[in-house]
Amino acid sequence: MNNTVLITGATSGIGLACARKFAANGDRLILTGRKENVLTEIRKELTEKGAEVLTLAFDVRDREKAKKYIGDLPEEWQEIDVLVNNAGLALGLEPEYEGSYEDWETMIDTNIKGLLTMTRLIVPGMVKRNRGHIINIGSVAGDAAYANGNVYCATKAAVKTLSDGLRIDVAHTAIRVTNLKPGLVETNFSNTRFHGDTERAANVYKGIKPLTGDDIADVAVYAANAPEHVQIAEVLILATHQGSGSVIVRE
Ligand code: NDP
Ligand code: 8X3
Repeated sequence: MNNTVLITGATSGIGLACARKFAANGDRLILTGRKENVLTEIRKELTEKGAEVLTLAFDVRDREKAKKYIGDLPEEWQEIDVLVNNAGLALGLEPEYEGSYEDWETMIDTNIKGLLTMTRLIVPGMVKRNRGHIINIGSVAGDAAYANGNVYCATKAAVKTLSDGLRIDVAHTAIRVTNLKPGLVETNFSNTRFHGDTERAANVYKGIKPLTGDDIADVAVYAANAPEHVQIAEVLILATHQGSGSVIVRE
């Protein structure tokens, strides 16, 4: 059965790859992100391939806007089957005692509070319908801190705990909760982390074949299409030469 899938942060990287893979799977898409022009381009690309796509441009940190956009969804788009909580970012890579207050706020507001807002807005409908799937994009960074990762790692540890908590809270329903925990994925992630220092960002992926957004999207589509009695609770996805959050063997 085709699902209606809402993806946050669908303008780039893992979110965009999920949009393309779910569309190829025959699903209907609600794509959200901050860049309206990019969303429009993606909608055009996917509708040309036959997908049904609705785009909503808002920042997941803006709770009032999120409430309005989700509350005002056209009737035929209100029944969301799959929520992919993907919007997120790392900012900075420095010792905890030297981090930027502003970067901390942005990461916490986006990765934790934005994800919670979307969950709070969309899961009640799933509970009512006794049907749905929440796929949170966590990270290997949430399993253990790595050097200078402190606050980002903490936000992804929160994603794990929030996924575990939600899974318990919906266990009386047919809703499934998946926490996907990628390692190194080559996207715009490191450009954002290093505030546009593209050379530093490129170094992150030097000497190792990193994962791609498609590798993560494949797992998301698999989890969403597993038999109804199967809940893919958590998946750690690493590049072959990555041993853990801090062990990366480069050529
Ligand atoms: P990208 O930077 O390529 O994509 C991030 C997406 O999130 C963009 O669409 C971005 O939109 C969106 N976004 C960021 N902040 C907000 C916001 N406040 N409101 C709405 N959308 C927002 O990085 P990735 O694809 O790699 O990251 C996606 C997720 O995957 C993140 O949660 C990240 O933590 C996680 N992850 C990434 C890994 C990696 O190595 N790349 C590994 C493990 C997890 P905009 O263009 O407007 O900024
Ligand atoms: C992104 C992966 O290892 O750069 O969450 O933190 S890592």
